[in-house]
Amino acid sequence: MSNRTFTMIKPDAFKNGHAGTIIDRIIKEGFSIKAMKMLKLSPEKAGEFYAVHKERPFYGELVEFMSSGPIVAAILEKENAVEDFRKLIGATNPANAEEGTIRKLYATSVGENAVHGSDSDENAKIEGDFMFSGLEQF
Ligand code: 3AN
Repeated sequence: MSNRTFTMIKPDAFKNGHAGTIIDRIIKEGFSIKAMKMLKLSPEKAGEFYAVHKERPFYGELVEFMSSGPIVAAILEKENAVEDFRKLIGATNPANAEEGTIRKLYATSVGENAVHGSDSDENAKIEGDFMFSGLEQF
């Protein structure tokens, strides 16, 4: 089992001024930062990142949104990182997210849902390597 996960603070949360608060919360929950940067994805890069969702009806909307403004990407480390981080962010649709989760607090809709969290150890590695070179991972 890996102890790393990958996250992005999405354009909605960044634009609404929640990036600092979310990073602080993540650290307070026991995750340590192994890579971090602020960037704006091109539509091509966002499309590549979300290629698994290519056939879904919301793919175009998702790519447009994820390339609409700055994001913060990070690799996080903690025991049981993937599962614990998914618990911390809450359900994909903030309306179904538990009280106190990051999406409950900061997301506005199922599309603009404040943060990304990898759904498996395998994807955490793929996504982290997609966004960060070896020199940027600690
Ligand atoms: P999660 O991010 O919770 O793993 P996925 O993998 O089902 O959720 O979806 C990936 C991303 O696609 C979500 N974070 C969300 O931004 C977007 N998304 C998922 N479902 C919808 C939907 N019904 N309408 C618009 N966007 C969606």
